[in-house]
Amino acid sequence: NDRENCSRGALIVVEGLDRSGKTSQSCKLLSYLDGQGYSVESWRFPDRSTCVGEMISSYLTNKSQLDDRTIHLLFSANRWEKRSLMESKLKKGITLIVDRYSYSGVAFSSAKGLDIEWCKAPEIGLLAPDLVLYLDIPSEKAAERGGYGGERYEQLEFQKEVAKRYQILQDTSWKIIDACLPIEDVEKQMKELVVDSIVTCQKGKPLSQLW
Ligand code: Z5A
Repeated sequence: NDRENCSRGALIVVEGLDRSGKTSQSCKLLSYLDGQGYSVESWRFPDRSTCVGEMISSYLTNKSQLDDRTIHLLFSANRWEKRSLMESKLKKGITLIVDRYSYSGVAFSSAKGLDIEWCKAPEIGLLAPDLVLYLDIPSEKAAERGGYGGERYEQLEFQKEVAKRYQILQDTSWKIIDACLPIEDVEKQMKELVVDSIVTCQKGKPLSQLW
């Protein structure tokens, strides 16, 4: 397949509040792209399968307590431990659909009151996404979707603070999608944006770094 031999894959990140539809939409994107013959994988952060990921998971489910800066650095380390694999997959022509990334890292930790520049610092040097699809939804609406589970950050007031931090983090790689639209409409918009981004990467857009 020529598509895969001569060009790199795209790094696509899906961000948004809890319940905004990231997981459902990432799944749909994966099967669509796969069906179109693209090389594609679906990733998510935190990656709970690593040792660092297990510490994060235990924190999120309230089984352990950690200092705010400590957990922030663990989330970042969880991305660093996957960085070289990420780069090699992209260079092999594989497009990655990544459910949450550094933007979640900074938005959630700074929503607790940590300085935003301090939060961004450990992310410097990670691969920069080619496209960030932000699933935009008011926190109240998100909370109505089946309600929140028992994880640490799943609280309405906190999600509101997170939404404010996400706004500050928007850059030119972002596309804002109205996540209150029907699932199929959200899906259609995302597909078009992702295919455009893949084509741009195939044409030789270089990989870059945060931040
Ligand atoms: N975190 C952090 O602090 N620092 C970091 O660096 C990172 C993360 C990476 C774990 O994330 C927590 O870690 C997270 C941020 C923090 N805390 N919070 N909050 P996670 O990825 O494990 O959990 P999540 O992202 O919150 O996943 P989620 O609850 O599964 O939400 P989702 O993936 O966005 O939504 P969904 O499962 O696709 O959809 C939710 C429901 O809505 C479901 O019933 C759907 O059928 C429905 N839905 C979806 N789209 C629609 C539309 N368009 N209309 C109507 N209904 C819909």
